[in-house]
Amino acid sequence: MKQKNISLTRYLVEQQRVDGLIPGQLRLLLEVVARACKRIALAVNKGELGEVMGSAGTENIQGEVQKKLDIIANETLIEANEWGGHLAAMASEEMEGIYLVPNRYPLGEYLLMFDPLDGSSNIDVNVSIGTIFSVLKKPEGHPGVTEDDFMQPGNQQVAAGYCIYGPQTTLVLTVGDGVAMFTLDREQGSFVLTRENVRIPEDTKEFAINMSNMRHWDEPVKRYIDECLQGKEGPRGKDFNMRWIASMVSDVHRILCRGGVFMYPWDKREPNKPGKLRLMYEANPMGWLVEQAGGAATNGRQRILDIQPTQLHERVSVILGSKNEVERVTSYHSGT
Ligand code: P6P
Repeated sequence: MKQKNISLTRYLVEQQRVDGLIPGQLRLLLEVVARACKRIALAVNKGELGEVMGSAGTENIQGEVQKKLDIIANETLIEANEWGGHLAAMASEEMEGIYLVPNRYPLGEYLLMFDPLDGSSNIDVNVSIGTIFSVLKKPEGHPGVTEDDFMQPGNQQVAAGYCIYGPQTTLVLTVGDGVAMFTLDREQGSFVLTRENVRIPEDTKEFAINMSNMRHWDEPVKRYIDECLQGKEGPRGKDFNMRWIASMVSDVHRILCRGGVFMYPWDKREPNKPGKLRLMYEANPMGWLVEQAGGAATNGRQRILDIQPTQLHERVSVILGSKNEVERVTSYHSGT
């Protein structure tokens, strides 16, 4: 019988003790990130009452206007993680360079990357947003940490997850042994295991893409979406539904819960950019979660987790979700 009320702490201790999957330092890291997400959830949930809404009047490295909550979330993650002795450095969508753990704190063996508040264009309209994080091991054999230490493909991640701030606050996590979901019990103040061994159906009737960009897409994407729109009478022989929340965390969470395919492909608006989404702290963690749940994640031509990064904030085209749909879109790109 499924045991009730298993806290995140107990789940991680058991994964550490029983499966040896999570060394103590990694367990500490994940618990600290979860605590930081609880604090971010408190700020997000305050809304207008907490004077946390609206623009901060600054821009981030991406040239995007920062929301006050973007900065609050970033600072919360930095402050929560810098003193624990489990990290060597951090990197964030909101910071140009890497953040070295200050000398006054002990150095750990992990590298933490995050998008502190993904989907922040939804903050002011009360639509779900989230924190995405990815964990790598610092390469051994040399002292100190540089940006080069972060240049590891997504298949080297040792943990990845997100926390979605929606009707529920839910932490979704993988350490390479499937995907587990933990819902925040506000009365206890702790994340409680609510789903494990999450599986994405291999087929779907639901796609997520920003249709307003249709005229800018490459031909394989136009072909795939056009076939979906033709419905029963078309080559797919079934009707499709569409969703687009403009919050990757929300769209991916829906796919983990009921299947679907999410696409943010390269388009002609900025042809020199491979895509809009960032490889290191959006596509890699989400791609691993999706694969761990039986789905697939490619950039249209190759597995996202096999892409060798060259820059901390590099972007990538993203097609992820139900395995058979991702394989179909990818086959259209290779002309097969
Ligand atoms: P668009 C949010 O800004 C984000 O990075 C993802 O969370 C989301 O999927 C995408 O951009 C939305 O982009 O162009 O539809 O606003």
